[in-house]
Amino acid sequence: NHPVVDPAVTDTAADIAAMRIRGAAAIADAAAAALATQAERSKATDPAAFERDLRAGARELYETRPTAVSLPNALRYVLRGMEGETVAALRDSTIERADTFRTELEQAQSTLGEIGSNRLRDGDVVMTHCHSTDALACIEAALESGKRIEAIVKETRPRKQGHIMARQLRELGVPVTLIVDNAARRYLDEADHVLVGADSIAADGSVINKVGTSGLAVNARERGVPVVVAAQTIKLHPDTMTGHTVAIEMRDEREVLSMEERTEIEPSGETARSAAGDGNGDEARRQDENGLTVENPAFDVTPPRHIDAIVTEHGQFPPESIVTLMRELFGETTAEPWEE
Ligand code: RUB
Repeated sequence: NHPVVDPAVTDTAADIAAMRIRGAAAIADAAAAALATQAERSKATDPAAFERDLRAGARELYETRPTAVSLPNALRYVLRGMEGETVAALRDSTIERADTFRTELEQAQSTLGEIGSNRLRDGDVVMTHCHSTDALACIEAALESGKRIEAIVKETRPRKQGHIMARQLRELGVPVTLIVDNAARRYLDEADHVLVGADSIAADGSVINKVGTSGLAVNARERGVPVVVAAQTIKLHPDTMTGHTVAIEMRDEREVLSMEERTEIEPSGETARSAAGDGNGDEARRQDENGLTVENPAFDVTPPRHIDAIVTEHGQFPPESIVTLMRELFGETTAEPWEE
């Protein structure tokens, strides 16, 4: 009696893992939509099988990427709304809950945008890192209220999400200056705000976002440029209230270095390996391990002291007080619904 996971869920999970769907808000939205599709198409004949299949689907989505808490928060929200004594009732409640989640997600982003836009004045220059729809919502709301905003966009190696940010800002009519990440400190002199999104926010007010955010925040603090994090409350990480840390995703080294580039750095790699190998595989592997290592963390942690404000749909908070909101919204954490 194996659980049945709908192909729509498997496809969405693959898209999230391969970053065809990326960014914390988009991931949450896609995950909720996938669960709704599975609920709609489920061929389960009894309620227990329906629930078991939905939980298996949620697990598959959960296991794609570890850092953005919007994903488990979305899965939890949808599964906790799965109620009823019959398959039909379970199906309807799950679909309705997923729809509510997606509507509220969109609503939260536009409310957050209105609030965040109040920080921006006419003529301000905003420096961004990565691509964040929550950060964009603040800029869009400012533009709608008639303010002129310009942006300095960091390209965001290695995946260059800054290109997506630049394109969407240009679509809004915002003048954009694209810079390499290493030029950020120099251009901070021209910025009035650093505005970024978040993948997770911990109970102590630390912000987990695209790698490079923490260095940018330290430099901004030194230059006196305020750092604003735009993050819907779905980015609040409830497990951190009980001392859990947020896992930082380590991605494939080939995002940083192609096989060809690797050979350019270490042309003798092959030779050293076969020479040391001497018919003994273990020795060769040890050589390899002690040689060139490439690390590719996707996110980093910015401590609260380098952040001026976290803007949510419930208002703007100093990072140190975010835990109050977290307790209010998430209360006690319990077992994950996909493990129940
Ligand atoms: C995306 C990233 C974004 C946040 C916020 O990382 O770090 O800043 O997810 O985005 P990746 P949003 O590209 O690795 O998914 O505001 O759209 O939720």
